Amino acid sequence: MTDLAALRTQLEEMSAGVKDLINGAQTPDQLEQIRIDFLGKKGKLSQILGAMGKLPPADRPVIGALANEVKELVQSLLEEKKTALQQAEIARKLAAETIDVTMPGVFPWRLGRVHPITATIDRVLDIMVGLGYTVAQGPEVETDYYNFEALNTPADHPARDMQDTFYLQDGLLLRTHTSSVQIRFMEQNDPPIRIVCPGRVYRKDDVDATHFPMFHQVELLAVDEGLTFGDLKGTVRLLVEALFGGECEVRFRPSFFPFTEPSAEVDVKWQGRWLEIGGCGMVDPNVFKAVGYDPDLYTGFAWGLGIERLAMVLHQIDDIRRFFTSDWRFLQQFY
Ligand code: FA5
Repeated sequence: MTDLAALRTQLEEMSAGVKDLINGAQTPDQLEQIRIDFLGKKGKLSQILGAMGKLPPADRPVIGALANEVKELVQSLLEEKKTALQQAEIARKLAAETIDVTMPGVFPWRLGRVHPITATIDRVLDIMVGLGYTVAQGPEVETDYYNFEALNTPADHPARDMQDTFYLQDGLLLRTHTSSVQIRFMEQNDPPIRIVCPGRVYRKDDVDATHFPMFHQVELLAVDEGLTFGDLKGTVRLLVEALFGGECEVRFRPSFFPFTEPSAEVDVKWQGRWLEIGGCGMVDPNVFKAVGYDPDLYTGFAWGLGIERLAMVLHQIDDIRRFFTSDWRFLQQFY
C-alpha cells in the first residue's frame, strides 16, 4: 500500500543519500551512472513518480512538488560535481605535461653565435675604443647631401660614378658608404674628434667573389690641430697589426676620393695577392667648410674600412657570398 508518508520518506532519504554519492564520484562515468540510477527512465525518481498514481488525488501535488525539488537538487549537484571533475582533470594534465625548459636539448646543440661579420666589427671597435675613439652611427637611408654633397661631391661630379647608388623616392638613397656619418657627427660636435662608425652600406655592384650589393664598413675620423698623413698611416698600421698580430703585409696606394686630399687605398696581402680593404686620406678643406670648421686651424684624417674584405683576409675566406648564405657548415667554423 502506498501512502503519502512513505513516498515522502523515500524522497527525503533519496535527497539525503544522493549528496554523499555524488561527492564520492571520482570520474565522469561514475557520475553518469548516478544520474541514470536516480533520474533515468527506470531510475529511483521515476519509480517514486510511478507510485504517485496510487495516491489519493489530493496528495499527488505534494509528492509531485517534493519530487521536483529532489530532481532539481540532484541535477544541480551533478552539474557542480561535473565541473569540479573537469577542472581537476585540466589541473592534472597541466601538471603532467609541464615542460622543463631548462632540460638540455638533444646533442648536437645548435646554439646561436655571433656572425663573423659582427665579430669582425666588434674587434675593430674594441681596438679603436681602446685608442680613445667613440662609436658614432648614422641612418642607412640618407639624403643626397650627407652621402655626396657635403662630402665635396656635387651632383655633376664625375666621382659619383665611383659608387653606383640605389636611389629611393623623395631624393633619398641608401647610403653608399659610412662617410656620411662623418658629416652628421661634425655638424653636431666641435673638434677635437675621434670617432669610429660601423654600419651597413649599399651599392648596385655586380656580385662576385669580392663584391656584394650590401656590405659593412667601419669609418674612422680624427680631427684636431696638427694631424698629419703620418698620424693616419700610424693609426692604420696600428689597427691592422692589432687585428692580424703583426703577420700581415700592408701597403698604401695613391688614390682619389673627393672628400680627402691626399687620398690612398689600404691593401693587405690575401692568399698571395693584394686585396683592397679600404680608402683613406686627409679630410678635404671643402668638407670642413661644409660643417663650419676652420680648415686653416684643423686637419683630419679618415678611413673607410670594408669589413667583409677584412674578415675574408682574417679567416682566409675565398668568396664574400659565403657570409650571406646562412650555410650552417660555413658558420659553425666560427664557433
Ligand atoms: C669608400 O667607400 C670611401 N668612403 C672610403 C673612404 C673613407 C675614403 C674615408 C677616404 C676617407 P670605397 O668605395 O673604396 O671607398 O670603399 C671602401 C671599401 O669598401 C673598399 O676598399 C672595399 O673594401 C669595400 N667595398 C667596396 N665595394 C664593396 C662591395 N661591393 N662589396 C664588398 N666590399 C666592398
